[in-house]
Amino acid sequence: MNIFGKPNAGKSTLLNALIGEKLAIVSPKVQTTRHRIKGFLNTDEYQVIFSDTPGIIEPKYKLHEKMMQSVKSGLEDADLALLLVDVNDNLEEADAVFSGLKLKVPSFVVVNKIDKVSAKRLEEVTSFFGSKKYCKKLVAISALKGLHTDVLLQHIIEALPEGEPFYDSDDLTDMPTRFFVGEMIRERVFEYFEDEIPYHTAVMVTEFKEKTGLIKITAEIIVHRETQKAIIIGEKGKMIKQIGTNARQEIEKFLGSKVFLELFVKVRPKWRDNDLHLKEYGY
Ligand SMILES: Nc1nc2c(ncn2[C@@H]2O[C@H](COP(=O)(O)OP(=O)(O)OP(=O)(O)O)[C@@H](O)[C@H]2O)c(=O)[nH]1
Ligand SMILES: [Mg+2]
Repeated sequence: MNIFGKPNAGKSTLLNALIGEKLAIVSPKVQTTRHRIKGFLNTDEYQVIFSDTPGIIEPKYKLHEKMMQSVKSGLEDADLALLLVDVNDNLEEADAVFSGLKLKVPSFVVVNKIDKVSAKRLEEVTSFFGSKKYCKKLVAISALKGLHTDVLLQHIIEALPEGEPFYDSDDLTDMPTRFFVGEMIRERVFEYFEDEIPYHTAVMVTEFKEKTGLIKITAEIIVHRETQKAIIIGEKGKMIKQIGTNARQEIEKFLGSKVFLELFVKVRPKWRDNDLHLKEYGY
């Protein structure tokens, strides 16, 4: 069951809400998610595999192309697609994106952010998508507030084919721990910096060592320019310290262990268009 939609629709928020665990990073800025992230919901009766995907865009850089490749991989193995739309987004644009997916599997249109909408607008959005050929079912939710996410889950379970569990029932995701550690650092960059900085930043975990009672993690924050490096570090190292402290707290919560986190900032001009760098940073 894979989630698709334009950037910022709330796909990652929805994945987290359905799994009941914060797996995917979230931000008010577009293009936060760069990978396909699977989350597993395990109960005695079933296992549902959900995929969050990057927001669908016209690629401008090789990084974007990689992001759209992970959307494509999600299209290839879905049993069911959730087409997520922000209730206040442009309807024609969202429709163009959904139609452009050329889905071969059933899809639900999921109208999100209904905690921030008038009854009149919701009615307009519902009737717009309700008549679309790709819309097998329409569910209106708030992923953030958890409104009707239980209803959505019920519909998903009813629609999914039965089968043997694919993954170990103890697992929560297919991505390695290091990936989530890097993402938690990247999430802080999305939170603290404006303009192009989050889009020129990658994070690479270079060391992950379990010692007694402590996990030692080293990570590099990669940017395009020296000026960006200076901004990330901040005056007297104020910003990098703030990133480190907050990311460490998140990572400690996630790993359930004390963490020693060391951060370095590196400049790699135009890494977003460099195949070797993209590969190195996990794209
Ligand atoms: N008010 C409101 N805000 C929401 C809701 N769901 C998500 N958001 C907010 O919308 C913003 C984008 O959420 P994300 O989950 O990062 O969106 P996304 O679709 O994964 O975005 P990309 O990864 O960039 O494609 C965040 O600020 C969320 O808090 C909702 O139901 N109501
Ligand atoms: Mg996302």
